[in-house]
Amino acid sequence: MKLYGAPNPAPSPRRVRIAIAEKGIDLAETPVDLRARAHKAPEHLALNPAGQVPTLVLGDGRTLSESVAICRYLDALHPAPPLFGGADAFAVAEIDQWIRRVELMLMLPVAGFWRHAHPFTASLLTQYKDYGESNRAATASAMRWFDRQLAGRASLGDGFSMADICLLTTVDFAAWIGLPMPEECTNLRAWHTAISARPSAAA
Ligand SMILES: N[C@@H](CCC(=O)N[C@@H](CS)C(=O)NCC(=O)O)C(=O)O
Repeated sequence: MKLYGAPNPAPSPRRVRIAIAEKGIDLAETPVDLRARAHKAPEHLALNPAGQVPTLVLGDGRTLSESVAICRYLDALHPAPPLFGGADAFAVAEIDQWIRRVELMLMLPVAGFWRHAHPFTASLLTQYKDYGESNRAATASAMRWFDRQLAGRASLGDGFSMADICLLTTVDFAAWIGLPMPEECTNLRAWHTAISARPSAAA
C-alpha cells in the first residue's frame, strides 16, 4: 500500500496519520507537494480524480481518496483499537452521525472561509470575500454548538473515535487559518486539550 498526503496544517491527511498512529500501523506517508500543485498533475489525478490528498493506493492498484473512507478501510484491516465503533451497531451509527456533523456543520464553513477569504488561496479561484467572511460567524456558531454537545463528555461518541479525529483536525486547521475557538467554549477547549495530549495527535 502507498499513502499520499501532505504535512500539517493540511487537515485531511493528518486524519489518516492520526488513525495510523492510534493503531500502530507501519505505513509511511509519501508527501505530495501542494504548493507545486503536484496534486493536480496527471499522475496524481489518475489516482485521485478530485486532485486532493490523502490518497491510498492498494497493492493491486485500487485507490481510495477520502480521508474517512481510507481510515475506515484501515480500521477493517487493523480492528484494534476500533475507531469506528467495532461490532457495536449503535456505536458505529453514532460515530457516523458525529463525523457527518463535523463535516457539514464545521468543516464546511471552515473550508468556505479558507477558499473565499484567506490570502493563501486567493490566486486559486475567484474569491467571494463577503461569502468567505460570513463563514467566520458560522464557524464560531458551530464551535459553540459542539461545545454544548461536549458538556460532561470526554469524546463525541462513547470513547475516542474517528469522530474525535475529524473534530480535532478541523479545529486545529480552523485555528491555523485564523478561526480560533471562541473564548467561552470551555467544554470544547477541555476536550481539545485532552485529545491533543494523545501521542497520535502529534501526527
Ligand atoms: N474530502 C476530502 C478532502 C480532502 C482535501 O480537501 N484535501 C486538501 C488537503 S487537506 C487538498 O488536497 N486540497 C487541495 C485541493 O482541494 O485542491 C477528504 O477528507 O479526504
